[in-house]
Amino acid sequence: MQFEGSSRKTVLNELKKTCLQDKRYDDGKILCSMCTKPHPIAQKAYMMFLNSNLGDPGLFPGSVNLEKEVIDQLSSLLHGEGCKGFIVSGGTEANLLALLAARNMARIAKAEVILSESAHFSFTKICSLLNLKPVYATLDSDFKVDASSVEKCVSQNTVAIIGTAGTAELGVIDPIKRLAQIATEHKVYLHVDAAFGGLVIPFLHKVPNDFDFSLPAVKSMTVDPHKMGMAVIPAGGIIFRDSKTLDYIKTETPYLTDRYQYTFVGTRTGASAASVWAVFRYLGVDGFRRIVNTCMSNTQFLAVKLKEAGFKLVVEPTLNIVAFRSKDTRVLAEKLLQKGWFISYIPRYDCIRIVLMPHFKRRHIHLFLKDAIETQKL
Ligand code: 0PR
Repeated sequence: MQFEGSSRKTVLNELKKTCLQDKRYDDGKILCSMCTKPHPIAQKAYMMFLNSNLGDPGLFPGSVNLEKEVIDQLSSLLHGEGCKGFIVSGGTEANLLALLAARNMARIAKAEVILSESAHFSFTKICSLLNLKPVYATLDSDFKVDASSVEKCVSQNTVAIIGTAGTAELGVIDPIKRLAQIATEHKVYLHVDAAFGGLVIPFLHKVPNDFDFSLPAVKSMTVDPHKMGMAVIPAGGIIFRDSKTLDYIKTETPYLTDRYQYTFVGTRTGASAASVWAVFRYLGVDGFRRIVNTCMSNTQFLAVKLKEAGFKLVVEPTLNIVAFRSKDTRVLAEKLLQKGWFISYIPRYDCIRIVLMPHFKRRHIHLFLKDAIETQKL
């Protein structure tokens, strides 16, 4: 390919035009995403650390410290102490590292992982990459994993049980306490995927907080700052209870400034850790609580209004996700998409999923409700 250079102005103008093709969170039409517009302080922090590469940490000790501090903060939010972890590319990499650790620790030839039917699809990729056999436990009537089904799935090949605190489709929290009992009894690794819920549940008043490191059986957790943490993408989080677990995921680096690398991604930006750090430092727990409270009251508002209009909720929302049905949900979903609302249609539950992220404001909800009600009548 041959191409000539252009002026800075031309380049930027072309990019400006192209950028307009992308949807914007600020328009209040993106209801299908667990990401949101990065917090302004996250954007600033990210720009300050464009130089940084945590793949070669000896060169960037400042970034290393920021990563350590945010992992400490996330751990303490999730009732862990002395935990170790990393800001990674996302929930997929975080879940991958957890299962890599569990698999390598167990050293079982025909390794199996127990997942709920509602586990995120990233586990399908991971099982394929790590040559693990997924064994699916069924759901109960509240769409949580059925603990008795999990127990039945345990075999001598089980290397890990996965629980989800905030499922991607319905925002449901699995009975992690029961899973912890099963994991303890059968001496199996328990990983909690709180990619979404990990930065929501700790700020809720009504939901019991027994989903995290307060349960000794929980060996690792995924919690993604690029979702409800309002950090710049990529910012996933993996946290391990014991630093010894890191031995099972480490790779020797023959010539880098640090002898071992623990993440799947080699070269990785320290700007992500900086953006997470900035949001935490700026908002603090109170700031997060305020934002989560607003999302939750918007969730309640939308849920009540949808019910009043005759829609059926799949389940009462626990987190800031509303899943609802109408007479012909698939058709309604298509029509809403045509009207410019980016919603997800979830075939498994034949429902429309709305994620009430911070960019989805009350005024947008009114507009959405108006369109949903009108469209349903057509
Ligand atoms: N675990 C859970 C519980 C998740 O919800 C997700 C992503 C992951 C793991 C994987 O995380 P990464 O995508 O960071 O690797 N959940 C969202 C979903 O599948 C991801 C998403 C985000 C989808 C923004 C669309 C979108 O616009 O719905």
